[in-house]
Amino acid sequence: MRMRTFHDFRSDTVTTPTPEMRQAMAEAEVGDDVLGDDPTVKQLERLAADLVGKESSLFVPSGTMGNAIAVKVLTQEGDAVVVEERSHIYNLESAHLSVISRVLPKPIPSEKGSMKPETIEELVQRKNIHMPPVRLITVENTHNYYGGTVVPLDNLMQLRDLAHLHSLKIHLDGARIFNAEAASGTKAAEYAEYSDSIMFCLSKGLGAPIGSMLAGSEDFIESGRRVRKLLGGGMRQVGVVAAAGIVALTSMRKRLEEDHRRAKTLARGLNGTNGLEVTPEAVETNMVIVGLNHPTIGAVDFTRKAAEHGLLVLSTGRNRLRFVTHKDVTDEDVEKAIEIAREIMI
Ligand code: TLP
Repeated sequence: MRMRTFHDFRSDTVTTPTPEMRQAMAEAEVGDDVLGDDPTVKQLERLAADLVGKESSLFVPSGTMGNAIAVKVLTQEGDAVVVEERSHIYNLESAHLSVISRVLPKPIPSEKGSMKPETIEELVQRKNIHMPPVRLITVENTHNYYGGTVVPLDNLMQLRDLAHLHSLKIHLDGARIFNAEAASGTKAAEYAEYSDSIMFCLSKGLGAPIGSMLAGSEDFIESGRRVRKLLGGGMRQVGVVAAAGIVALTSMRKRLEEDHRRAKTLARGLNGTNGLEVTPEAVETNMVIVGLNHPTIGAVDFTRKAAEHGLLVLSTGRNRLRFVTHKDVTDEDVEKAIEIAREIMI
């Protein structure tokens, strides 16, 4: 349990396990998962694979490790990988593309996470001795930087067609794919259908304390299991943690809509506050991006002042804040956040 003294909007990663999760963890049947003996992990891996319509899946300690394993398995050293220029995999994962997979990231712009196939095709077609071949496209859905925006299925289909044409692979960073599902009504498995592999997180909006899933074909997961060991991610009686993941996938997906509703309420409430720029219509899932347009208060000043009032948010740029709603944020927290923001920006 945790003492709740703050209204914590920094991320959906701050969520604490539910009583149902703690109970499942206490009662989990376990074994040595590196030796393939943990029945709870096996159950989670089957459930996760089925949910996204893939043959197999692998339980990994973090989204970052899931993404790193996917890139390592789907590329060879010296390949080029298309990344969206504001993507998490490119900007916020400590350069595993360069350090672990030793590939060249090719950042390209997008419209809120949707990359134009033409832009990628131009890159792919420029084949000459000087340039590493593009082998992989990574897509992020929902897109974190643009404020939890949903990359529509149409765009993924276009990318899939392009990938087929040029024998490229696609990896989907679906850290918040169930938020995309809840917002759009399109099933996670449909989004995943257009990629070779998908990573999604149990430890964000779904509320599990630890863990992400990497899913794909049986061969892909078999190779991924070796890479996970290489990275030190082979875990022993990890059914204790996987048990919370099962609860996350079975009980927690349906409530994500609540987070989306609260994010909209928050955006509407912040809109019109002196020095804050918010577009409530732009809120698609559980994130609200707020611009600061004030002569003396920047994002860092705001977060400092807000923390003094018990409100925690992240600054994601000099004049940019990110508020994230999640299961541990209530309607009262939203009201309080609006009140505190107005007080600070007076
Ligand atoms: N995102 C975290 C921070 O790292 C910024 C957050 O608070 O949003 N893909 C996406 C799209 C993510 O947003 C994140 C985490 C990850 C991958 C990495 O997951 P973890 O933190 O489990 O390694």
